[in-house]
Amino acid sequence: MIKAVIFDLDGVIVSTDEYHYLAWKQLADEKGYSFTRQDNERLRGVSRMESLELILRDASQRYSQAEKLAMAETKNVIYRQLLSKLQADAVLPGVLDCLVDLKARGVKVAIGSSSKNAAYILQAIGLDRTFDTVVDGTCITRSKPDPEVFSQAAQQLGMAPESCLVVEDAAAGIEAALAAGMAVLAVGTAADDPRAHLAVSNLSQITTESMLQLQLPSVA
Ligand code: G16
Ligand code: MG
Repeated sequence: MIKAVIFDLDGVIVSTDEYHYLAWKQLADEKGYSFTRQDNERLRGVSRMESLELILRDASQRYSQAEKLAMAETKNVIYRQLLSKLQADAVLPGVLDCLVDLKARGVKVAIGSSSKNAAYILQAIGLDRTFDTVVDGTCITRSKPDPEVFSQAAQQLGMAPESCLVVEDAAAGIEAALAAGMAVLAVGTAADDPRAHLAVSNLSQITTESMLQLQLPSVA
């Protein structure tokens, strides 16, 4: 039985995944690298520096660590400019009803995000006091697909991994949740990932009842 739900942030709670794409695209254009929406899919859930490494993977030019840090900072400045427009209307369909319903049922809710901008985003969309715990890119040493972010969230909630359901929009996040021993609900672009235990296009397409009834095969 699921007793806690850990939500990814970008692409699950809020549509900031589009801003990440636009910011990386602007940086890539400035540097003369090709970067498509398809390339962007591999960056979902991956940390800022690891995302940059993926973008530069085929680049002939070699960059020092200081130059890479400067590029990542440039991307973040562009991203923060885009985030300055962020309001509650960027919350994705079904999210608010889902959170209200889970809390009414006494289910713990958490954020498990790779982003170092998570606190800023949650405040901008008015959800900074909603979650029982927030584990984000400032708390972890290893980014998704490592399970650290979700294991830490479960630990802070006092929940066993098998009592937790992770909601994710990224291949790296699904891998992280499975490695943490948790059930996974895939949403959005991850909905066709065969590793997920449940999949929907967005959270308006599922009842909290069916989320909570999910049992992992190993503990069924
Ligand atoms: C998010 C995004 C990633 C982004 C990462 C780091 O993770 O999906 O694209 O690279 O956070 O974000 P920041 O540059 O804001 O620290 P999640 O786990 O919330 O999807
Ligand atoms: Mg995400």
